[in-house]
Amino acid sequence: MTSWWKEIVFYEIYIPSYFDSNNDGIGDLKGIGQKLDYLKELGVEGIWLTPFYSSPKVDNGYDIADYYQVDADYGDMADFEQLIEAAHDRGIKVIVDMVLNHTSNQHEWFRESKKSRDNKKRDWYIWEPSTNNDGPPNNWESFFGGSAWEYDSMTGEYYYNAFAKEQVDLNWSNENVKEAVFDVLRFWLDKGVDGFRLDVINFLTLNRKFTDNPTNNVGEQDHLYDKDQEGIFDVINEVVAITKEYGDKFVLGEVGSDEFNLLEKYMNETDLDAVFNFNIGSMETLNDKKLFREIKKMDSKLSEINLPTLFFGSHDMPRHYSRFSNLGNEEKIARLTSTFLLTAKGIPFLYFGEEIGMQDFIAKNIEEIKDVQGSTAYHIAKESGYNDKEALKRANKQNRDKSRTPMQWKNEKYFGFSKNEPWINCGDTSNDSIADLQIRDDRSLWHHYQYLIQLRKNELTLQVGNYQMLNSENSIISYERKFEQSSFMIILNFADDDAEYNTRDLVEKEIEHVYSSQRFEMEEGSVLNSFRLLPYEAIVIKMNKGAH
Ligand code: TEU
Ligand code: CA
Repeated sequence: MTSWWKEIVFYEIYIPSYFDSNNDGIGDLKGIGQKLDYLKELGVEGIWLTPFYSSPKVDNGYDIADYYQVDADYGDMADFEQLIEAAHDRGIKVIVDMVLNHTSNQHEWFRESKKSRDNKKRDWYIWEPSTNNDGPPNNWESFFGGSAWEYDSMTGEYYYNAFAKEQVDLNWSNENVKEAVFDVLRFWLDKGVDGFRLDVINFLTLNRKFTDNPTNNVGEQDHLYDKDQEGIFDVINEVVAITKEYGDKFVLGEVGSDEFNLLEKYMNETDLDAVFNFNIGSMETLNDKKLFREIKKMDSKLSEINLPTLFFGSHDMPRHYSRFSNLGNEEKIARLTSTFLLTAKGIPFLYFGEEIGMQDFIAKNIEEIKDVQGSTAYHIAKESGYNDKEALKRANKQNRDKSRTPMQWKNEKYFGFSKNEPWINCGDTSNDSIADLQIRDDRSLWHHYQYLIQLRKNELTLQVGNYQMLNSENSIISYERKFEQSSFMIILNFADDDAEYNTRDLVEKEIEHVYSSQRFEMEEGSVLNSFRLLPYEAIVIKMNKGAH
């Protein structure tokens, strides 16, 4: 028996940017509820909600001030309960983001902890005295830039923050912290969530000797001692065990690394159901050789039960429509990469808006930057003496607002996301990446996504089939997925030119159906005779059952 989460396509919803139901400019839970029919029509059967807990939103909710409350900007508990119910009514599972590594500095636990050195909750966070020379306890850097230690003048110690200084790292070696956080998990499981996306889950344990991190050959800090430390697998397994007491829940870990070797350890050595495979997900350019190497590795190194995740976008990354762009060919490339995401072996995760080809937003001045990582980069650059222009350039490199602009629903002001000015800039209004228009055009990118999502939903082979063949030749990656008597052949051309496909893998096979990402009227069987692929074309061939 396979688990439900091995069979479905997930869709990440960045809550503040999806749909604003009350026109205050911020997306909310009710807004998502109003778009469930849209999601159902598209075919996704699982949604991942980014944090909606009470938060000052220094990092848009990844700084939780109260794990038991819904943030007023996003709605209330009744809205959450209704959303879960309405999603379930439509056969859509809901997994929620859980930030266990840190809390907001506004969280009551931290307010207590910082009161005095002998406060009962002092040890719930990581407090250290300064070193002999009066500086921070060590050289560890925050992932948003600058020192990871913040001095508290009242108690004369530093607290540790791996991200913003308003996101304070919890001390996971304290049993009381663990118990308190485990209760949080139970609370949301009791509310009926179908699983968790665990934020930076490999960060929970630290090297408690606080050894300095080394510097790598490009002059950047190598985060050797502040993540992936001793005891991490045990802590993760405890989190998973509690969740699994509630049945077949899905536990997905965000292990912040694009190194397959490290991801593999978490996949094979913890009880996590899956991790985010940044080894392909965060690929910066369209690189078929790298893609092929990583798929091959994943296929040979993972045990039967471990499926990789498949994605190219998230709220932390630039949009892959822009990232993989080759001027004029964006849509063809988007059709190619999505064919891969939706036909390869693994669990697909789409990021909202990719189904209509949403593009990066580039800030024109510092005021337009809402993201803490982007604005921190700007201020660090200014402090280092760079002028505005250069600082902005550096900030835009780090700025995660690129992929956080409002969902483009309609060809109207603010794209129909809200009637009032949204909390963040809207993207370029001159493009045709608009849901409403694309739904009305059967040749649109949206329909391409819908077709493949539905195909995957209807074909067990595309959900669970193994690779019978996995090949890379010239600019073409091809694979055959097989399950029992059924099989699919997928042929992807990553070149800007036509490419010849050697049909030897198709000899003696009977073709039942052919789909092309670009040619809308494919004649049955025509592919066999003229086996040239167009630039960036993707072909999906369904074989006849029993034709082997
Ligand atoms: O991301 C962790 C993480 O690795 C990113 O911060 C990454 O370093 C950066 O985005 C690269 O551009 C998670 C969340 O997805 C992110 O939104 C949060 O900001 C972060 O944790 C802290 O909670
Ligand atoms: Ca709202």
